[in-house]
Amino acid sequence: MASKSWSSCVALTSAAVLTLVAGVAAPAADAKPPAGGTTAKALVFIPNPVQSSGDESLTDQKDSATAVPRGDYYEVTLTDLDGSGYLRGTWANVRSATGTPAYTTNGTYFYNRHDDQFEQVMAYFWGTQAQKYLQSLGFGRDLPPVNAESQDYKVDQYGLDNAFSRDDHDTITLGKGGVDDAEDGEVIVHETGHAVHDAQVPGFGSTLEAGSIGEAFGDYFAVTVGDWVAKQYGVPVKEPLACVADWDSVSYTSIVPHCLRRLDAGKHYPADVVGEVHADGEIWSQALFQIRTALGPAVADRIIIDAQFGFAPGTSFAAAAQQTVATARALYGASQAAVVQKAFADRGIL
Ligand SMILES: [Ca+2]
Ligand SMILES: [Ca+2]
Ligand SMILES: [Ca+2]
Ligand SMILES: [Ca+2]
Ligand SMILES: [Zn+2]
Repeated sequence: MASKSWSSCVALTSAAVLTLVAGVAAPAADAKPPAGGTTAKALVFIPNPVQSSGDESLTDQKDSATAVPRGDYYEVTLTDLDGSGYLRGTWANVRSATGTPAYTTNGTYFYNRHDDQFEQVMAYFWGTQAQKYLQSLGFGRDLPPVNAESQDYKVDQYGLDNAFSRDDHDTITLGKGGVDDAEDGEVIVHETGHAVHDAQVPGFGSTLEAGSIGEAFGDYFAVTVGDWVAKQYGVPVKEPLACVADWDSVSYTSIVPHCLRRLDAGKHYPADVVGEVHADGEIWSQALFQIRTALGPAVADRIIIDAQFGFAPGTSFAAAAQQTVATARALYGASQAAVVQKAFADRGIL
């Protein structure tokens, strides 16, 4: 599928990152008095306006405010803010951005998609929600914490349509090619999925199959976190849940529904391996999606994410699948383990 835009999220060289950072002014962090509140109201997409509206005809129109109807924005509560008035908090930190950093003294971050601050708000909201979801599953309670720190997000600094997570600086950068990457909550959470893997297994993704698992988990995490948030706020899902990045992908896909990738591509191992991590990741992500469908999101995601602690940085599909089956058995028992085994067997992995 024509889908290799921000999909090629890979580690950058140091030189490339230095180029990105050069010339970006630091936010005037301490120039204004503290605003005080640790919660605030904000307008966001959940997770993106195509999925919530079902309108596949939406287009970027050069970042026009009027390209997305007001009804596709949802009012949410931002939580865990540090009280500075900036988008900094316990679980997410918008470190810098192309435009003026969002700042409020009145407890509201109401922007439209043409405002640079809208993407900043999206990064804060979705980054925080990703960690809240992990905690809701028990990570940090009966299971070990996962990436339980203030994850850094840089919004719009990178001028191409290519988000990426750079594990050595632990900073997620979201670009602005086509639809701004951070206008799609699924793109933000996909990148956060890389940060999750990096936090669980430093250096994860050092082989083709491990890298493919990294991309697959990012896609899967985007969908499962997006669905959890949509349910919290009563937001409809009007596109196939298996469709990843319904909104970002309108700029570079022609097939409807617009999807960067899918969790139900029907690929099998090893026949459909092409040697590219995003494409091959569709084999793994479909197994995860099948486990979720069979066991429900909470049970599936406790198994899937807890298993990842045991993956080698250069794991094979087979070894990681066996680890996931073993985790299902340890956490829940034989019948759940059999469901996981079948999901990987159906893809040809076990
Ligand atoms: Ca925008
Ligand atoms: Ca991190
Ligand atoms: Ca984009
Ligand atoms: Ca979607
Ligand atoms: Zn990725």
